[in-house]
Amino acid sequence: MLQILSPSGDVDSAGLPDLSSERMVELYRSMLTVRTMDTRMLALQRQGRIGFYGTCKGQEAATVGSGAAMTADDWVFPALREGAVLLMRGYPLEKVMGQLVGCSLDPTHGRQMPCHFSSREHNFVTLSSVIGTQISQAMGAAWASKIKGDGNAVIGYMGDGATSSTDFHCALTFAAVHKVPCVFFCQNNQWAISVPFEKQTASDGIAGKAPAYGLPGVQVDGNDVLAVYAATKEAAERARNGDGPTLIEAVTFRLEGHSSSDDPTRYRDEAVVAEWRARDPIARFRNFLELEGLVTEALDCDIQDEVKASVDAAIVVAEKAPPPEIDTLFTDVYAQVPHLLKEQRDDLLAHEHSDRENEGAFPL
Ligand SMILES: Cc1ncc(C[n+]2csc(CCOP(=O)(O)OP(=O)(O)O)c2C)c(N)n1
Repeated sequence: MLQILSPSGDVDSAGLPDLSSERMVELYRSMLTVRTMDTRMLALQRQGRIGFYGTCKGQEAATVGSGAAMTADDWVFPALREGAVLLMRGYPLEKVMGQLVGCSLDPTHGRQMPCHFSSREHNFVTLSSVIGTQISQAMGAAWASKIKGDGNAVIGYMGDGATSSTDFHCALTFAAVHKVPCVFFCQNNQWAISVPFEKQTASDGIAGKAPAYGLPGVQVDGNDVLAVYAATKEAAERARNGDGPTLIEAVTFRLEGHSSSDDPTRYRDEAVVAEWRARDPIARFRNFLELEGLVTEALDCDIQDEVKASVDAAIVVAEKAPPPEIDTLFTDVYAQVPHLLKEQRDDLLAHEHSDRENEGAFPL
C-alpha cells in the first residue's frame, strides 16, 4: 500500500509529490472546508433546514488528494462524498449551499436530492443515486475524449459497495479493451451502508481485481493526502499519455453514518470506529505541515476561523434566497413543451397570480 505520510505526519521526503508550500496549505484548507461543511450540514439536517446529507468525514484525504491531482479540463464523475472536488474547482460555496437548501441559487432548481451537485462549466457531472452508474458514465466520457483527441482524462468515483455492481465490471472491461483515459477511484471506506467490506467481497482488496480486467491497480493509504495525490497524478498522466485506465483503491473509513438517514451504531463496533478516528487524515496532514514549518498554530486558527466564517456566510445567503421560480417546474425537459404541460403551466401561473392579488384580502 502506497503511503508517504506516517500516521504521525513524518515523511520520507524522497517520496514527496511535487507540490508548492502554498498548494499544500490549500489542500489543508479544502480538507477543513469539507469537514466544517459536514458538521454544519448534519446539524442543519437535524434542525429540518435541509432534507438529506452524506458526509465525507474521515475520507477528506482521499477526496481532496484525488481531486487536486486532476486538471480543470478533466471530467469528474463523483459518487456521494466528493462534493469538495467541485469546490476545489472554484465553484461558489453559496451555490453548493443553494443546492442543499433547494433555493433559487441552485442551478438544478431544487429538483435534485441534496448533495447531487453538478456544473457543466466545471466539468463536474451530477452523481446518480443509483450505485455504480457513474463508473460506466466515466468510462464513456473517457472514451469520447479519446475519440475526440482532446487530451483530457476522466475520474470516476465509487465506494466499495459499487464494485459489486454490473457497472464496475462493464466499465473496467470496456476501459481496458479500448484503453480509455480514465482513472477509476474507489473509496474503500469499509462499509456500504450496513454491509461490511468482508461481506462485499472475499478478495483482500479492490485494487487486486484490476489485473484481471487488464489494467493496473494501485492500493493507497486513503488517509494520506499526499499519497492519494501522488497515485492519482500518476494515473491521470498515464491516461493522458495514451497508456489507458488505472484503478485506484483508497483504503479509508467512513467516520459518520452512511447519510443523515442512517444510525451506524446499530451495526458496527464503536471500538473499530475509535481506531479509525485516531487515524484522522486532517490531523495527520496538519502534523506534517507543522513539522515542515508550513502551518503554525496561529495560522491554523486563522484558517479554521476563515473556513467557518465562509461556510456560515454561505448558509445565510442560501437560506435568505427565494425558492426557485415556479415555472422552472416545466423547463429543461422538453425543447418544445407539449401542449398539455403548457396548459398546466398556464393554469398554475394564473392561479399563483390570483393568489398574489388576493394576498392581504382576507385578513386573519
Ligand atoms: C443500484 C442500487 N442499489 C442499492 C442502492 C441503495 N444504496 C444507496 S447507497 C448504498 C451503499 C453504497 O455503498 P458504497 O458504494 O460503498 O459507497 P459509500 O456510501 O460507502 O460511499 C446502497 C446499497 C442504490 N442506491 N442503488
